[in-house]
Amino acid sequence: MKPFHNFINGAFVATGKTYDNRNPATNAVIGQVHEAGQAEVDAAVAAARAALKGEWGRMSVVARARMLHAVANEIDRRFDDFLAAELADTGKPRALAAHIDIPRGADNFRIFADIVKNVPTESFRMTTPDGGTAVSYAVRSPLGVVGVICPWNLPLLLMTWKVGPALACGNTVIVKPSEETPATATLLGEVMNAVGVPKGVYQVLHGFGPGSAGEFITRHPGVNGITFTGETRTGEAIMAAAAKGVRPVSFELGGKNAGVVFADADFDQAVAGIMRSAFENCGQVCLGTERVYVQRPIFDQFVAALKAKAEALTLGGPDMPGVGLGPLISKEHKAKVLSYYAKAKAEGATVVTGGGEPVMSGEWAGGHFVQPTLWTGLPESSAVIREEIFGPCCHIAPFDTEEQAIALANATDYGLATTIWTQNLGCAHRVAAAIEVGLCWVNSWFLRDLRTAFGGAKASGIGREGGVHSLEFYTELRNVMIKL
Ligand code: NAD
Ligand code: 6OD
Repeated sequence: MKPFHNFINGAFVATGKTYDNRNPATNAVIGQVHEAGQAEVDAAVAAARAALKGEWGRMSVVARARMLHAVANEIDRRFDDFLAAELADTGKPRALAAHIDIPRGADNFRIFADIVKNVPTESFRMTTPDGGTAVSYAVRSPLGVVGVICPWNLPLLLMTWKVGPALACGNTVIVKPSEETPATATLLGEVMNAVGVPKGVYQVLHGFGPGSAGEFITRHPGVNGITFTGETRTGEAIMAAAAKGVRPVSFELGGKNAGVVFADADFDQAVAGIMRSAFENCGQVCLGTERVYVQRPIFDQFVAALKAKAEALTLGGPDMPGVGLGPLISKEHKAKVLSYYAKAKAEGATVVTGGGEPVMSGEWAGGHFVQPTLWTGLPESSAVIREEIFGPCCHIAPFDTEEQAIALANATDYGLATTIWTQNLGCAHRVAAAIEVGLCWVNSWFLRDLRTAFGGAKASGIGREGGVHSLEFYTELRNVMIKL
């Protein structure tokens, strides 16, 4: 049985207190995870603080960037190991992890290594009250020790999306991967050692949230800031912990994203786009569409087309031929998603397709699969329309006017993302300006340029990461004023 150890001060550390790691596609136990307690958190914080003062803290930005390129190259070299680890932890289709998760794991180091080498700083020249001259300039210092608390849906991608800029800016990090997906964060420890990243710069502590490594990291006074991706309610708990010491947070949280399809959209492209946004990664993408609003003239035709595509999805594990839909992450998450399937029926939804558990056979019989599901006919007040489900399902409702579509899309506490489908450029710009989200895609979804700002409005997050925007959180900006 594979052990998943903590990675502290450059060494893999067992704690003896273990829990099972399971493959969600089969429910088989595939490893034992060593849970970190307060003692391991204290040790990691001490090593991270020491690293800030050692070789890492003294390294030039160019040397640091070179080292992060070496990390990226080593991930590429060990592509198969990372892919196998991610597939075993998540059960997602092989092609998805091979084309998105693992390559982005490497790219997240390259892009931020290049950005920090080239980031401009401001300087001003001024006349002083006595008629003299002064110049000011800004310098950026690392924030310090950064706690990185991660979810399970895109484990390597989302973890490195934060570790990449944090290290590029000269910080040290303590990563807490999700309890569901310990593998790729642990493997990255081997990569860090292989390329010579100094001890204490990258560390991994395994465990849960409350009363475990997650809470202990976020409460530790030696941690200077916390970057977190996960549920909004968890964000609230972390924010309360970070209040002690007034430590900064960067949050990427939940969503209840709307897709808006106008009657003039390219029909086939819109159907394909909404299909992807609702069902990719089995609906376990924070940017995914769980509310679809379709203009009335094409509503029936659109629902029928989506139904046909959803019913054509092949369910199975990573290597099932033609697989389009993998499992949910855990037994508990499956129970949560199925509870919404039951609520939808109880609240009077028309179940267009799905709504239950599929019959799986062979090695997938014990996996956490649910049917891809589409509903119509629910009132906007329904829990299914208000609350994030994070499964392969969405509700489809008609609208008549542009104003109505905007009002429906905005009627949510969340504000992460939207996807708009229209061929009318004016309409696209007007709706994009009026929708209360951090991320808006037009005639596309999850199209990424890592130089752009990423994050959510309303209850979907605090702050923006991506490109130079990441520097706002991962550095302290100091102004130096010199009277000449
Ligand atoms: P989660 O909030 O349950 O857990 C995320 C992490 O927080 C885990 O590592 C967990 O152990 C830790 N944690 C839990 N309670 C904690 C506490 N009190 N203190 C410290 N750490 C704690 O989220 P999840 O179920 O892993 O992921 C799914 C959620 O993540 C969804 O809501 C999804 O929308 C969101 N998400 C958002 C984005 C985004 O970019 N906005 C991206 C991916 C996922
Ligand atoms: O692509 C990214 O950088 C990113 N943060 C994606 C988030 C996906 C959420 O599940």
